[in-house]
Amino acid sequence: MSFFKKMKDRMFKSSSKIEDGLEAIVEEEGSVDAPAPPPAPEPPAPAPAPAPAAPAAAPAAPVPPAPAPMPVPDPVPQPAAEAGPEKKGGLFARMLGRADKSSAMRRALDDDMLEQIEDLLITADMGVETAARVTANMAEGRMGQRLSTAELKQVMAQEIARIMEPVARPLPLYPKTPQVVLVVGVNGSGKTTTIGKLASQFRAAGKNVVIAAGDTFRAAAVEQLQVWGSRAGVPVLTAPEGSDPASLAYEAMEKAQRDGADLLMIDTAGRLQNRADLMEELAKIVRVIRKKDPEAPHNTLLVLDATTGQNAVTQVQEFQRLADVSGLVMTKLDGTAKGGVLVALADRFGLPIHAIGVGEQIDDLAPFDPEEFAAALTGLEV
Ligand SMILES: Nc1nc2c(ncn2[C@@H]2O[C@H](COP(=O)(O)OP(=O)(O)OP(=O)(O)O)[C@@H](O)[C@H]2O)c(=O)[nH]1
Ligand SMILES: [Mg+2]
Repeated sequence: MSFFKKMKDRMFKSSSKIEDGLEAIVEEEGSVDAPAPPPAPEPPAPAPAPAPAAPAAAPAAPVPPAPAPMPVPDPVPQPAAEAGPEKKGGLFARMLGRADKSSAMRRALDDDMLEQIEDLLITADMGVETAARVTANMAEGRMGQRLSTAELKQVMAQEIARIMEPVARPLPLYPKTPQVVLVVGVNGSGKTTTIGKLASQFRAAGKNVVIAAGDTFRAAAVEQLQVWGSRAGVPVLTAPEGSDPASLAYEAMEKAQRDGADLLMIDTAGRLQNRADLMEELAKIVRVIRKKDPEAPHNTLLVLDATTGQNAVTQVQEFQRLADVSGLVMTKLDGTAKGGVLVALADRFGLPIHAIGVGEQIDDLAPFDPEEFAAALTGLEV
């Protein structure tokens, strides 16, 4: 199965929320465009009248008002799957019954409808500002146009992808080694799992990877990382439970340098961003590894759990303040209706999004592709 298909299937909750919402918005006031009237029968050809020498001065018969204002040429490409008005009444319409009717339903874009779309985006955790921006961009040049749900999805996906394009960047790899990647985040956000998945990918790409189990607080955390290390085929450096994570990080730096490792990934204990002591400890890890390499850590990945929704915004703010976050990974995009928060983060912070997690297995981490993400989020068929 292609990764996109998998992501789309798994992001079902996000996409179905937006999809159902858009459908309801269109159906609320929408209507199926009336089929074009059959061409009027040709009137019997009148006996040829003598052609007037000059254009007729008599006023022409009053032109009946156009039945519905035809929108200016529609810039929205018609998705192949969408039943355009011309198909209505055809064999497909009869076979598909209501489903076809609802996809043929259109509603003219007006302020009311935009407000409803904005509210829908807010409920998908996009945040007020970003929802307003996406909606305003959707409206540009389209006011008054009669749009179907499929067209709305397409326009929405396009605007979301536009916001996310600049932040879609894989974890950069530098020529200088070892490259130190510090992985931070709140409890249970998916740090350890993401390290396992990333280590496996870099290993498969021929990189020499070392992992440091910087979460020395819980024995179970070390064991969990060891399991991931063996799955990925990567050595895991550990320290006794309760020992200072900063000194483990220092030792790991020494080992990585000695062994000529390309990448050192340092796992850390989950931190609540409002726990000052834990946050200070993170700062200590950074200070200590800088003694070995003043440029380290070269990347500080903040791992965020999509199911926390808008709370991710506060997490980014706090971790940025304390740990100089260089990029984001968002996990658990499978099975949540809160995937929209990633759009808010991209819009607000502009931090690179390196990867997204859509499951618990080793290959359930994908590079972030804005178009695929936007399509999966809006339920757009591609
Ligand atoms: N569905 C799903 N589950 C995930 C994903 N990433 C991680 N998980 C699960 O989330 C739970 C927590 O993941 P961990 O990797 O242990 O999170 P952590 O940030 O290391 O947790 P602490 O070390 O306790 O702070 C585990 O059950 C993972 O299997 C994902 O992308 N999708
Ligand atoms: Mg962990």
